[in-house]
Amino acid sequence: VTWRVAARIIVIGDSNVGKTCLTYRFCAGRFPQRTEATIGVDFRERAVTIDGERIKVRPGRRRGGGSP
Ligand SMILES: Nc1nc2c(ncn2[C@@H]2O[C@H](COP(=O)(O)OP(=O)(O)OP(=O)(O)O)[C@@H](O)[C@H]2O)c(=O)[nH]1
Ligand SMILES: [Mg+2]
Repeated sequence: VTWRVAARIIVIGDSNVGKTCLTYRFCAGRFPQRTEATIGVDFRERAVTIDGERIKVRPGRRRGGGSP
């Protein structure tokens, strides 16, 4: 598949506010049973269709603190 649109979403926020749960829900369709504090950056992908256009969305889950 050749993507005409690939959107990257970066989720940044304080620790333990639910970033991992939010992005997991978006990509997997359900909430995780339990999560551990994210170290560094996580990556997920989901393809969505908007106005008939297939768009690849990559929400990157980031931990609360630390350097970029
Ligand atoms: N009640 C409630 N709890 C939530 C919700 N979303 C997440 N949690 C809980 O909040 C805690 C932290 O969620 P995470 O998604 O791991 O938080 P995070 O922002 O990724 O945390 P870090 O990776 O440490 O930065 C977990 O115990 C979740 O079960 C929500 O919408 N409601
Ligand atoms: Mg996390």
